[in-house]
Amino acid sequence: MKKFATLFTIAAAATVLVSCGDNGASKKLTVGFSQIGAESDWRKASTTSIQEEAAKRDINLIFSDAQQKQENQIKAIDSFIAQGVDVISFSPVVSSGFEDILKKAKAAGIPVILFDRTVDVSEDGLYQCYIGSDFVEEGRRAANWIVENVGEEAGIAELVGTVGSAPATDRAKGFREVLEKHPGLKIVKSQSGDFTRSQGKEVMEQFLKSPEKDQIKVLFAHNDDMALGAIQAIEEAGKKPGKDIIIISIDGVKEMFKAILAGKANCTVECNPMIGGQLFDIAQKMMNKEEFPARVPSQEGVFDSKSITQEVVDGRKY
Ligand code: GZL
Repeated sequence: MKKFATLFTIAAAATVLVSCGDNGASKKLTVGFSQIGAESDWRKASTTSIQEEAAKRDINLIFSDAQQKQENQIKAIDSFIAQGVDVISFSPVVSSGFEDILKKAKAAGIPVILFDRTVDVSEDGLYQCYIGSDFVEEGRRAANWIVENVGEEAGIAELVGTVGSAPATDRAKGFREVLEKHPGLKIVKSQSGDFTRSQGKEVMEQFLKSPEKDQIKVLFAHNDDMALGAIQAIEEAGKKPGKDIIIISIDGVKEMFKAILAGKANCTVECNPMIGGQLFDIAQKMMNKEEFPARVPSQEGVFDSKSITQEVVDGRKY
C-alpha cells in the first residue's frame, strides 16, 4: 500500500492558532473502535490494552464488541461515521466484505486504522495504517520449531482459526511454506476450532477418534485457546499432552506458559496483543495532521520449555 503520509504544515500551524484561539484548549480525540469479541484470552488482553491506553490518554473511546459477527462490525463502523468520530479503528473478524463500509468512511473523510488483522481491498486509500503481527512469519516460526525440536518425521493435526480471517489464512500459509521443504512432516488432520477453547476441545476429540488418530504426533493450533481445549481432550482420552502428542500454538498467553511449565504443552509463538499504545499514537498523529507510517509491526518471540520458568510466567502481562 502506498505510504500514507500527510504533513500539512500550514494546517498544523492553523490548528495551533485555532487551539491557542480557544485559550489553548485542544480538541479531545474521539476514536471509534470495533472489537471482534471476547473469544480468547488474547482478544481480552487486546481489549484491556485499548481501554486502559485510552483512559490513560484521556481519549474519547467509543468501543463496540461485535461478538464475532461481521455484520455487527459493519453496523458499528457505520455508526462511527454518523457520529463523525476523528478516527475509526477495528480488528476485522474476516478479511473480506468490508470494502463498502470503508468506502463510506473514506467519503466521509475519516481515517481508518486496521488493528491486529488486515482486510483484502481492491483499491488504495480504504485504510491508512495497519498495526499488528506478521501472521505468515508466525506460521513459519511454528513449523521451524517442529523441524528443530521434533525432527523430520511426524504426523501433524492442525486446529485452524476463524475461517477467512487473516491470522488463520496466513498462519496456515507460513506453516505450509516450511513444511514443503520437509516432506516427512505431514498434516494428517486439519479443521477449524474458530479460535475458541471449547471448539478446540471438540475438534481434538474428533481427531482422537478419527482413522488417522495413531498418526498424530504433533498438534499445531493457530492459537493458545484452542490448544488449551485440545489438552483437555487429550487428557480425557488417557494420553499425555506434551509427551504423547507434542503441542505447539500461537499467541503466548499466560495459561499456555503455565501449561508448558507443567509439561502439558511444548511451545508457543508470541503474538503481541498489547498494542493499544501504538493505536493511539497513530490516531493522535492523524488528528494532528502529522506524518505516520502505513505499517506498525509488533515485536514478538518464541517460547518453549527451554525458556519458560516460573519467573517468566509471573512476568507475563497477559
Ligand atoms: C491474532 C488475533 C487472533 C489470536 C486469537 O492477532 O487476531 O485472534 O491469535 C484471537 O487468539 O482470537
